[in-house]
Amino acid sequence: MSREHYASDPRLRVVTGTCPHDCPDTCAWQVAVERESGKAIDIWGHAEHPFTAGKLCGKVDHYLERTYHVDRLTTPLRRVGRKGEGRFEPITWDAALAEIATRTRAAVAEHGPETVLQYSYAGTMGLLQGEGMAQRFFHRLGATRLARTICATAGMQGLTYTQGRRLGMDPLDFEHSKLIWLWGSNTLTSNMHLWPIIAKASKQGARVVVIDPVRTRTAKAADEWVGIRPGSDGALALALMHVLIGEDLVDHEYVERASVGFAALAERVADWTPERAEPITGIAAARIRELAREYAGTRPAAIRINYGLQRHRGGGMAVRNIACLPVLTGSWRERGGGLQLSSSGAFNLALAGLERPDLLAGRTPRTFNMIRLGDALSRDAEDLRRAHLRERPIDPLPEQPGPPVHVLFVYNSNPAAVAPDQGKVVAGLAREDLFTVVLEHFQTDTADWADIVLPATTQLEHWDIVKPYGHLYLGLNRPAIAPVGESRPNSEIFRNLAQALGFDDPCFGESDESILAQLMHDQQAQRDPAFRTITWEALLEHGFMRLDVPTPYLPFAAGEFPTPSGKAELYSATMLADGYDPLPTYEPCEVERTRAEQGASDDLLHCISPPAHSFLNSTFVNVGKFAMREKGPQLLMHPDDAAARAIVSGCEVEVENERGVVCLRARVSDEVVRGTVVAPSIWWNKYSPGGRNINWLSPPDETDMGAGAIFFDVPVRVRMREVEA
Ligand SMILES: Nc1nc2c(c(=O)[nH]1)N[C@H]1C(S)=C(S)[C@@H](COP(=O)(O)OP(=O)(O)OC[C@H]3O[C@@H](n4cnc5c(=O)[nH]c(N)nc54)[C@H](O)[C@@H]3O)O[C@H]1N2
Ligand SMILES: Nc1nc2c(c(=O)[nH]1)N[C@H]1C(S)=C(S)[C@@H](COP(=O)(O)OP(=O)(O)OC[C@H]3O[C@@H](n4cnc5c(=O)[nH]c(N)nc54)[C@H](O)[C@@H]3O)O[C@H]1N2
Ligand SMILES: [Mo]
Repeated sequence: MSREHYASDPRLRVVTGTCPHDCPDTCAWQVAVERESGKAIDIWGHAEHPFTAGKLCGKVDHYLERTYHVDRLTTPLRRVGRKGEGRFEPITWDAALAEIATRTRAAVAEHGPETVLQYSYAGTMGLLQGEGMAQRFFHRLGATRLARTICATAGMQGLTYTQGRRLGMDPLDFEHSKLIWLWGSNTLTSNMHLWPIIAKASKQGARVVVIDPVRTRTAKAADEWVGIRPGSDGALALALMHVLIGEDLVDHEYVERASVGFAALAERVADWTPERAEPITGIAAARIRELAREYAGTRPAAIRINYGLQRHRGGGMAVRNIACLPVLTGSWRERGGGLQLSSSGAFNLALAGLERPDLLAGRTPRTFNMIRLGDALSRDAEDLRRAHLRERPIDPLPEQPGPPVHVLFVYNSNPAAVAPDQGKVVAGLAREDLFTVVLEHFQTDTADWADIVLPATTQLEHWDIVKPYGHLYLGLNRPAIAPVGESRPNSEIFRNLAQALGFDDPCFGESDESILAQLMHDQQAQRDPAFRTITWEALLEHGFMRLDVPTPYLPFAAGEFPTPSGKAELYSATMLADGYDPLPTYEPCEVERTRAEQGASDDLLHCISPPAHSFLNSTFVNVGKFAMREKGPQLLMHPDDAAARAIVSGCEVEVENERGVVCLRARVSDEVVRGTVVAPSIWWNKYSPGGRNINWLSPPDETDMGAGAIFFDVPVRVRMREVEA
C-alpha cells in the first residue's frame, strides 16, 4: 500500500511528529499506525515541511527498527553482577523508585545535595523530555549543576563575540547563493537536508567549495575540495582577511555602518599574508588569494560552518575569525549571503516556567563541566576542583571543590562512550561507593555501569516540542504508539522520582500535555514577537510552525547586531575583559603545541573522529544494519603516513598517546590530508577491540572559549599491531 492511501484507510492513523535527534535538520515526520494493534508500520518525512521536504535520513528512516528492536529495555533493572559487568535482574518500578529514593536520601543526608550529579546531553532535543522535568527535579534537590559543553560551546561563544547572537541565514536561502563554502561541515552526513537546496543552487550556477581535512562524501559531491590541516581554520580566516583588506575587496559602506574596529583589524591582518598561513593550513598561498577574491567577487556568497571545526584548542577563536568575513564583504545584505552556524538564537524561548530554577530557592550549587566527567567522579580534591566549569581564562578555580559525587543520574547521554578521557570516566563509574541510575532505551556502555537502569520511551511514545538549530520551524511531537514494555517518558520518571523523594510542589503533578500547552500559552513568558503566531493550538493543528519573522529572513542586512556596541565587533572590548585578544588571532591547536614541545617529529599524527555516516553520535550503533554499513571501527590514513609505518589497508593498528592504546583497522587512502588520521565515530566500547573506542585517547582539556571539548585535536602515534605468536 502506498503512503498516499494511508490517510484514507480506516484501519490506520497517521500521526505527525518531530525527530528528536541532535542534528541541525530537526525533521517533521509522519507515522502510520494500525488502529487495532496499535503498532507503527511506517515512518517517512513530512512532505509539507519545507526543510524536511518529504525525506528522512538513512538512520531515522529506520526508526521503527530501533523502536521495536529486540534489545529495547522494557523493565527496570537492578545490578546483580559486579560493577560494569552488565548483569542485571528485572525489578518493579516501585522497587526501583524506592531504592533510588533511599540511596539518594542517605547520600544527601551525609554529604549534602551537591553529592548528586546529573549527566545528560542531547539524546533527545525535546524541551520536555530533554531538560524540562529533569531540571525541575534537580533544582528542587539542589544537585550539582552540569555545564553542557560537549558539543558546541566554543563556536557558540566565538560567534557571539563577533555578531552578538547565534543567528544565521535561513538555510532555505542557500538556493539563492552563487558561491557556497561548506567549511568544516560534512553536509551530506550531518546536515543532509541542506544538500538538496545546495544542489538547486548549484544547478543555477553556484560554485560549491568544501574546506575540510577529509575528502568527505560532501567534498566529492562539491566543485572543489580544499584540504586543510585540522585546527588551522583561524589562520586561514586571517589570511583571507589579509587579502580582502589588502586588495580592497571590502564593502566599506557596510563595514562603516555595521561594524567596529576595522582599522585595528586591518593593522592586525597586515602581516597575515597567505605565505604565512600556507605552512599552517597546508593550503597554497596562491589558492588562499584566489579563495578570497572569489569570495568577495561572487555574490551572494554563503558560508556554512559547522561544529566540526571548533573541536580544537583554538576553536572559539577560529569561529570568531570566520564570522568577520561576511561583515567585511557585506554579504549579510543579500538573500543567499551571510553565514550559518546555528539558528538557535532566533528561538528566544523563555524556559524558566518549564525548568523552574526558582526551585533552587536561593541555593547556588556548584557547576561541573560535563567534559570533565572523569574528574567529577574522582574522590581526589584536586580532580574535583578541575571539574568545575571555567568558561574563560579569567575564571578562577574554586577554593573548595565540594563533596565527591555519590549519586549519578544519567539520561539522554552515553558518557562511557562519548565523553573524553574515557579511562578516567570508566574508573569513576567503577567506584563501589557511587550509586548510578541510567535512564535509557538500550543497554549502552554507560548502562552497563549502572546500579539501576530505568527504561525510557522513544519519540514515538511521548509528547514534546523540539527547538531546531538549523532552520526556523518549531516542531511538535505527538506520541504515535503506547510505551513499549514498561518504559516511561523521562518526564514521567522524574515526576515519579520527585514523588518518591516527597517533593510536593504542584509542578511535579502536571501532565506532559498541560506543561507544553502552558509553555506556549504563557504569553508572559514568550514575549518575543517571533512567537506571536506559534500557539499550542496552531502546533496541534499543523505539527510545526515557522517563527514569525519576515521572509526573506535577513538578520543582519540592516547592519544592526545584538552586541554591546550594536555592531559587528571586529574589535571586541568584551573579549578583552574576558581575558582574550580583542582582535582576531590564531591559537595553535593542541597537536601543533605538542609538536613544538617535542621538536619537529613526523611521528606524531593529528587524530580527528567525526561522525560515521550511519550513526548519530553513539545512537544507532547497536542496530545491526548500521554497524554493518560502517564495517567496524576504522582509522583512515594518508598513503604517505601509512607507508612510513609499513601499514597497509586492512591491517590492525594501535593508536596511542599518553592516555593509552586503542586498536583500529587501517584504511589507507588519499581522502585525508597528510599528517591527519580519521577515526569515524562514535562506536560503542563493547563493539570495539579491547573494549575501548577512540575517546580513550581524547583529552579532557578545554577549548579556548566556552570550556568545550577538543575531540578533533588529539596527538597520537600509530603503528602496526604486534601479533602475538
Ligand atoms: N549522521 C550524523 N549526523 C549528525 C551527527 C552524527 O553523529 N551523525 N551528529 C550531530 C551532532 S551532535 C552535531 S554537533 C553535528 C555536527 O556536525 P558537523 O559539525 O558537520 O560535524 P562533524 O562531522 O563533527 O564535522 C564536520 C566536518 O569537519 C571536519 N573537520 C574536523 N576538524 C576540522 C578542522 O579543524 N577544520 C575544518 N575545516 N574541518 C574540520 C570533519 O572532517 C568533518 O567532515 O552533526 C549532527 N548530525
Ligand atoms: N570522539 C568523538 N566524541 C564525540 C563526538 C565526536 O564527533 N567524536 N561528538 C560529540 C558531540 S558533538 C556530542 S553532541 C556528544 C553526544 O553525546 P550524547 O548526547 O551522549 O549522544 P548519544 O551518544 O547519541 O547518546 C544519547 C543517548 O540518549 C539515549 N536517549 C535518546 N532519547 C532518549 C530519551 O528520550 N530518554 C532517555 N532516557 N534516553 C534517551 C539514546 O538511547 C542514547 O544512548 O558526543 C560527543 N563526543
Ligand atoms: Mo553535537
